[in-house]
Amino acid sequence: MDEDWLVFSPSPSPPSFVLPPGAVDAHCHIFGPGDVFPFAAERKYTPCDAPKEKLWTLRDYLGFERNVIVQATCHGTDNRALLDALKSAAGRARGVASVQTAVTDEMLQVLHDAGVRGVRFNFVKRLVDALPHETLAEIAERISLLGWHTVIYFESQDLAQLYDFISSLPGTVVVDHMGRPDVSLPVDGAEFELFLKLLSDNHNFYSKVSCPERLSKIGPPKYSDVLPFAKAVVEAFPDRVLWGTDWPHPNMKTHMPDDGKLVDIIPLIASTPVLQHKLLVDNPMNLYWPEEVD
Ligand code: 0GY
Repeated sequence: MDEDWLVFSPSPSPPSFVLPPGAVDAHCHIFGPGDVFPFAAERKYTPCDAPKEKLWTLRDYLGFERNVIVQATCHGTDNRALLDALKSAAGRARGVASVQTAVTDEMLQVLHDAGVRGVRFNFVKRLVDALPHETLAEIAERISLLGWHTVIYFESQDLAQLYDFISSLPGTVVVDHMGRPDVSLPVDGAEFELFLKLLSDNHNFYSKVSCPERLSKIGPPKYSDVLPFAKAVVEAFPDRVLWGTDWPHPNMKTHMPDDGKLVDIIPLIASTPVLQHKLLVDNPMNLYWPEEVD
């Protein structure tokens, strides 16, 4: 692993907030183990191992029932670790994969059968060399035929330039971590207004209100500078928000969050049981397990 890599907390504190039955951790990753599922040659970082067994233990400890595992850039478009995890989850995990245009229909079907329901397009320059828009549009078109959605990861300073392209994507689009706002700017300032406009203009867009630890300039335990941003999104778009732990917290350079304390932030951004149920159960179930929703 990289010399400055911070390893996830081995013993998070027990959360005080009790998750509602059926809660979904809608953003987390699996890394390796590297000797079984080698990291991609084109990766921009080499993480610690974060195998599926550790994720299941954390799921049960925090009180989640299900996970959505997002393919991390360190595995490139080799989805074998993700597939292996999905197959061992007994239906309690779904996946978001990374693919290239060369992916065959047969492989897409293998991924679908294992529980993949989306692909991730990453525009964060320190993580990937982003693919051309025409390539992404071609992939988006193909996977929409399977009923999958796209998950997009970008930084707030790039939103204006990406706005028209991402608005043109077919089907449901899920934005990671609120489009990574600069939380030192005002929540009602031009930058975050553009993100809120993206969600208002495009009713097919969801937002993850995750990653206070990644966005905060103040830091733990409450990451209070991030809360107004997440609260604004939850309250304006209660039916189109998701929450995830982001375990094992890739590329955190200053501190490693306590996963129990992260769960305790949920009631500060979703302040009523109704909002909490939508955020943690209804919305992720509609997206990832629609066949179980009546
Ligand atoms: C995240 C964030 C990061 C990394 C990745 O796929 C990845 O490598 O997602 C990051 O470094 O910001 O969403 O987990």
